[in-house]
Amino acid sequence: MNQVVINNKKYAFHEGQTILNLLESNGIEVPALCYDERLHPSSVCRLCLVKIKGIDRLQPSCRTLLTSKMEVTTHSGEIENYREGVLRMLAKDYPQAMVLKYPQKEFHWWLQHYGITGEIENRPYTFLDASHPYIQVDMTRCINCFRCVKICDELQGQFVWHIINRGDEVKIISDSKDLFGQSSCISCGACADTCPTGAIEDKQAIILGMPEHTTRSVCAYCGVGCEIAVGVKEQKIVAVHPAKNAPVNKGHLCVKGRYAWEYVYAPDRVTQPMIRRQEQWETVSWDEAINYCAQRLTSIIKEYGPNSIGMVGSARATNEDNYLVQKFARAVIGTNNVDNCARVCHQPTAKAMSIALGTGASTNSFDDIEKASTILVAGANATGSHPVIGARIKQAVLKGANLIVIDPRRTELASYATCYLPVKPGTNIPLLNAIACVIITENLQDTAYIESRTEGWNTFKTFIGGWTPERAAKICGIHPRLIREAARLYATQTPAICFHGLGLTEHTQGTDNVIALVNLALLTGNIGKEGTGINPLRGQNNVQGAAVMGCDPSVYTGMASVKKERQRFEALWKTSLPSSKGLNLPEMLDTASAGYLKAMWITGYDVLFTMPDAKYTIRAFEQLDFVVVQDMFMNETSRRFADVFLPCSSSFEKEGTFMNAERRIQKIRKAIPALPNVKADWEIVCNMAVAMGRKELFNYSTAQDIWNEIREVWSAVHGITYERLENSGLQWPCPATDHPGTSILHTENFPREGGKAQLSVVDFMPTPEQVSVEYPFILVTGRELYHFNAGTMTYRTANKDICHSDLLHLNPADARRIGLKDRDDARIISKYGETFLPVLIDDTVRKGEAFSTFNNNRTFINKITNPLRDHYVQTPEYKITAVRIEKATERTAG
Ligand SMILES: Nc1nc2c(c(=O)[nH]1)N[C@H]1C(S)=C(S)[C@@H](COP(=O)(O)OP(=O)(O)OC[C@H]3O[C@@H](n4cnc5c(=O)[nH]c(N)nc54)[C@H](O)[C@@H]3O)O[C@H]1N2
Ligand SMILES: Nc1nc2c(c(=O)[nH]1)N[C@H]1C(S)=C(S)[C@@H](COP(=O)(O)OP(=O)(O)OC[C@H]3O[C@@H](n4cnc5c(=O)[nH]c(N)nc54)[C@H](O)[C@@H]3O)O[C@H]1N2
Ligand code: SF4
Ligand code: SF4
Ligand SMILES: [Mo]
Repeated sequence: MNQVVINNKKYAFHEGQTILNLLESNGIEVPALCYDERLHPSSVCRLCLVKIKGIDRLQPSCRTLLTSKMEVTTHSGEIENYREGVLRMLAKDYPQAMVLKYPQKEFHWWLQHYGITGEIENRPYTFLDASHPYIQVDMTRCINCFRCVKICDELQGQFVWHIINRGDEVKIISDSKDLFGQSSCISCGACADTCPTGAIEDKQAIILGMPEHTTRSVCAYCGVGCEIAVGVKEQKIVAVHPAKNAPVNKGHLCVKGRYAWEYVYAPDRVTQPMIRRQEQWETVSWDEAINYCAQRLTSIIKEYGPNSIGMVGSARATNEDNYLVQKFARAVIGTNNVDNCARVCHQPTAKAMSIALGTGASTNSFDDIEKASTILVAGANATGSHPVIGARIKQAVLKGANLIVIDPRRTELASYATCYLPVKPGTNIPLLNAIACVIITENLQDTAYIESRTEGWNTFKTFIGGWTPERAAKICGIHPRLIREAARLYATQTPAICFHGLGLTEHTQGTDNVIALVNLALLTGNIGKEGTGINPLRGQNNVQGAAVMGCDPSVYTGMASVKKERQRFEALWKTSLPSSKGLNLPEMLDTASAGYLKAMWITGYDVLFTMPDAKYTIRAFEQLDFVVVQDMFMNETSRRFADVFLPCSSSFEKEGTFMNAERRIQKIRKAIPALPNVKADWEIVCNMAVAMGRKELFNYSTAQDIWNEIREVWSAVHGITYERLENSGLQWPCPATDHPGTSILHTENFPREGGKAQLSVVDFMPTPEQVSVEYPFILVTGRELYHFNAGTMTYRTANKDICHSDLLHLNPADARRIGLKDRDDARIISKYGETFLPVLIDDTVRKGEAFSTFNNNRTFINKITNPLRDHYVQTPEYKITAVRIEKATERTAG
């Protein structure tokens, strides 16, 4: 074992460890003001210097690697005098009031430690820059540690802060050269998180004060699953920072996780159960609300049968919540009509991957990003939708990885790409097939892998030969040279990893698109190894979990087939279960329209606002006799159609687990007490079960009780106990309590009959939704950084001050032709409806195409989107709607 002597005592160390790192892990404190474990050490502050025997000059411990036989002294009269001198210099122009007000700030703490306080008292704030919605800047408190500059470059990759001048004149400025709020900052908060003085500080900290304690939990927005440290003061959240040592986010967050938590305290948060009688909402007690629902549901079951009721789980709620929702649908109501919003995003992925590989989940982990030579991103705008992963991909590319981006829009990642393929929306199959064709024609495939690990090769080979780049180019609009370049990169610069998003799945051929992508990985042996795989960037915090828990008409918990495993679940749950085929969400709407579905209980999902072709959704809801919505806010579905509203607690107010995009189960923790009259989703379901006479099936007093039942019914998480989830989570499969979890699937074989993966032939079937003289534009709908889906949460935070509304992104040439300028109101009309929204001139969108988000209820873009669905799993084709765009003359809607 490697050993060194520090202050006359022996310590073990590992290869590549710095002196400072060993000091920190052994609780030996030395000041290190330019040091942050997330960054490459720069040793500019000269405070962490230590004495190494045999070397004359003091050495920076932050960047000196340990070697055996080293003898280090960290504290001596000489060293301490030196440190005090440096700190005194830094304190010379520093306001004492700040040291006293924020004694825990790193710089302030060290000043006090050495008995130094600031020299300037009560300096007036002439340089305060409060122009940024979340961050206040006072560069007169800057000590030039450069941590902000480095973290913005090395962690976020935004390059906002710049060092100018030299020597005593050295200064840090943002790229606006003026107010920070006008810079290119994307509000990740990393610079404010690392700043040791508070020169760059969260406004939330200034207004609300510093936390008294923190609770480790998980961000409740996207499927990345960043771990957070929730700072609490007087039982209220005052800050959210990245948790330390989190494998997913590695000390980073995006603007939503970091700052957009204020919805918890929104004045219009619903805090009392409500029943709507004669068009009027009345607040009622929980007993009354639950009994009323139970009685209505019971009488509907009696009159129309259990299949006249549909339940919808929530991709925003915990595994425990969703497990109970589907158990309730099946065991209490007696129907398999249960779904969740994976239906509208990555159900095609789950389907395609289970057909081809046997498991419908990410094959690899985010940690494979840094191990890949080539990264292929298809139909995913990672820096907007999965920002922490987008940042990790950017950093990998800056360090030399190849990047292939397939997206009609020139996304931020496209601007970093080695090879950018601006595919025409809806033509992924010709492109992906042509890439496969090049791989085979140029003999770049991994024949040994194909032979030992796949089936279907001969048929595939014969079929794919017909998809030459020249043929594909005519359909997908990509030059054959670029198709060949991408194929060569992906096949030869291995390991190669794929990330994909809704640009593949939200199409009539969504499932086929993902199969075509999987084919590429199988042909080149890019599955089952480090730095490879097919990795869907899953949507919400727990969308993977909601589906895997069984909020899906055809599967129980753990993807167990309803057809094949009913008896096993009947034995486990000690009740009889329905065998009839359940309805998925689009089918529930169809069946409601037809008059057969009578009631829905919808938890955490704004169905009306987010399903396409809202006219159709409205018609379906109008037919329902009884609608229960369970949410934190009066969303569009409940505002218009709910009979009962059940208010739930937020993720900060309860216990449970989320499952992120890489199959990682992570623990969320109660950081603050729940508002007095709201309940965790699982408690509400339990109360309803009791009211409907099935108490014995829902006898849980904690979320952990539920999790332990999940561990019993699904062997792949049997080894994941709450105790093991203290930090960082565990990735399933994890069948035993001493199993470390699984970061890479399919290393040996595939969980299909015969153990091999399937190469599948997928041919191109263009969507019927095509442009015409009347509707000459293709509208793509999707996401941007600041707002999240139904907008219920982010529009109740200062994110709305950064991004006020949905925008219609239009190419400058098209805008000019229509006569639209930036921020003019456009009228946008499709076969299905019309709406109005402001224009953003944007040259990352091509001529003839337009892009809009769908988050703002005033725009309600789904009034105009196309209702066509994926052929296998009925995911809507949100990515293509033929539209006409005009300059709005008067606002008649919106
Ligand atoms: N900030 C933010 N983050 C989010 C969300 C949010 O609302 N806001 N929502 C979360 C959810 S629920 C989800 S599912 C994920 C989704 O995350 P993404 O998959 O990144 O979502 P989108 O922006 O809808 O679509 C991705 C890209 O597909 C491209 N695209 C459209 N048509 C095609 C096509 O035919 N081929 C190809 N190759 N690309 C195409 C679009 O131009 C777009 O850039 O994001 C999650 N994260
Ligand atoms: N035009 C267009 N439409 C789209 C898409 C698109 O790309 N284009 N994308 C589609 C996709 S991928 C998705 S996933 C859907 C998303 O659609 P939704 O699932 O409706 O959107 P979210 O905003 O994620 O959350 C839904 C609700 O959950 C509530 N909520 C949050 N946390 C909790 C909780 O712990 N418990 C409960 N009970 N409620 C909670 C929120 O307040 C919100 O009302 O939209 C789809 N719609
Ligand atoms: S908040 Fe993030 S993006 Fe903005 S300047 Fe700081 S580190 Fe850079
Ligand atoms: S990347 Fe996703 S999980 Fe991470 S902080 Fe942002 S929204 Fe939250
Ligand atoms: Mo989604």
